[in-house]
Formats: sequence, C-alpha cells, structure tokens
Amino acid sequence: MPRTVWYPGHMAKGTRKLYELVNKLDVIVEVRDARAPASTSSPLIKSLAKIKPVIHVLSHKDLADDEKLKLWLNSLKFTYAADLRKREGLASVKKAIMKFKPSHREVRLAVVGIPNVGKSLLLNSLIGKSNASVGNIPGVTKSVSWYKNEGMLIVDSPGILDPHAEAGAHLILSWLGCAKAEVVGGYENAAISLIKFLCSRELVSLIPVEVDEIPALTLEAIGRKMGCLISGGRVNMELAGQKFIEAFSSGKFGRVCLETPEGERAIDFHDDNVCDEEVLI
Ligand SMILES: Nc1nc2c(ncn2[C@@H]2O[C@H](COP(=O)(O)OP(=O)(O)OP(=O)(O)O)[C@@H](O)[C@H]2O)c(=O)[nH]1
Ligand SMILES: [Mg+2]
Repeated sequence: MPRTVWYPGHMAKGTRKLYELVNKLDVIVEVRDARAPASTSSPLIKSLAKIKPVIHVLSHKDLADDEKLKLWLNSLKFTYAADLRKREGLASVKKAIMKFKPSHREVRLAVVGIPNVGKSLLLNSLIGKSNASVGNIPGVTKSVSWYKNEGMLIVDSPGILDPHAEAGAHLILSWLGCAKAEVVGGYENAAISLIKFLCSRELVSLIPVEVDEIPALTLEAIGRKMGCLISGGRVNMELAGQKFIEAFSSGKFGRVCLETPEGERAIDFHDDNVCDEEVLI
C-alpha cells in the first residue's frame, strides 16, 4: 500500500519548539486514545522519554472496551485512563503530576500527543479554566503555548504525526478522527477499510446493518440507513462514509478497543485501498 502523509508546517514547528523547551520541564504528559493506545502513541514520545519522565493518559475511557482497557493499564507503566469530557480519572492524573513539583515553584509540564486525542481538553481540566481551544477535528491547536493555574505551568502543543509513518497508520487514525480522511483518499475509502477491519476482528456488532461479503455494499446499506440518498435512489458513498466514521468515532455503535497490548495491533491491518502518496500541508 502506498504511504500517505499529513505533516503540515505547524507540526514541524511544534516539534522544534517542544525540543527547545523540554529541558525547562519537570514532567511530560502524553495523551493517547484508549481505543488504540499503540496506534495513537506520539511519534516523539520515545525520544522525549529519554530526557524527562512521562505520564501517559488514555483519553476516551468512556468509549473504550473496559476489559481490553484494563489489560492496557496493567501493561503500561505510569498510565491513567480518563473520560476527559466528564473529568473522570483526573484526580489521579493530577496527583501523579504533583509528585514532580519542586518545593520552590510550580510544576512545569507539557501535554503532547497526536491530533485530536484530547490534549487541550486535559490541559483545561487541569488548570480549571477553558483557556485552550478544543474541537472535534484534528489540528485545532497549531502552536506551542503556556498556561498557568493551580500550581501548574502547562504547555499545550499541536497534535504531531509521524511524517515517516508506515503504510496504514493514518488510515487507522482516520477512523478515530485523529487524521483527516482526505489523507487516506476520502471518507468512502476510510469507511470501507474500517468495515473490513471490523469484520476481520469479529467486531461486526459495531456495524449498524447486516454485513455483505462486499464491503462497498455494506457501506451502501449504511448510507441508506443513515439517509445519504441522492437522485435516482442512489447512495452518496462519500457522505455515507463520513456519517459512518463520525458515528463510529463518537461511540454511537458501542465501545471498542482496536488493539490489545499482547500484539494485536490495528496497524497490522493492511489494506490496499488507499490513495497514492501525497503530502498535505
Ligand atoms: N467522549 C470523549 N471525548 C473526548 C475525550 N477527550 C477529548 N474528547 C473530545 O475530543 C475532541 C478533541 O479534543 P481536543 O482537546 O481539542 O484534542 P487535541 O488533542 O487538543 O487536538 P488538536 O489540538 O487538534 O491536536 C473534542 O471534541 C473533545 O471533546 C474523552 O475522554 N471522551
Ligand atoms: Mg489541542
């Protein structure tokens, strides 16, 4: 499958800025999505962890499969699960951060991660104010900014993806709203891959229609069910894909974990249905 890339200028600049300020920090908080903790890990985290201690927060706990999430929490050190919208799980995160507070000043930390995992929402919850912009599209935060309150000096950072990610990485991220569907050839493509993936992992209960052997026909049925009809009774497949992906990623069809800590990775799922290589800036 050809490699696809979404690496706009603000990601390169954000990466540079993070490395410039990392020595000033006491701790780094990495946010991942609890539904795919491997695929949504930050491409920077291995190298940042060599410089500063890291606390991992698995967001979207409310949308993740409980049993699989427990496995992840047991397998990753210094990891907390949180429902950031309801502010559940935050007390433990805050306690873990405060352990790094020097006695003479506030604790300094940066919130890092890939796009749309909940970095800015976590930051707002930690400082108790809605200062950082939050939105359900990837790429809302475009710069590195400092915020201060509650004994914390926190850096919000843009979601950063790996420009050298292996084939299929952006595809999985597009199912969770962490990468733009246009990067993987549009919503129809992304949705068809998601249908194939769910069928391959016995997760068909998350598909809201009877599954056809041909994934495109399954998507067509979803489109009919979700009211994506155009003239002549045909289905607008791009719109069907968009509605399916949006409903899936907002948990409308049920809770899910796309991967397990014992090797079952969403990234291992390969699909040959993705557009040619292109770089979106
Ligand atoms: N259901 C649910 N939604 C969440 C959770 N955490 C974040 N969200 C939603 O995810 C979306 C993205 O949140 P942001 O805080 O803007 O994410 P970000 O990582 O800062 O995104 P970028 O700035 O684009 O990189 C928003 O619609 C949030 O409400 C969670 O734990 N549960
Ligand atoms: Mg943000």
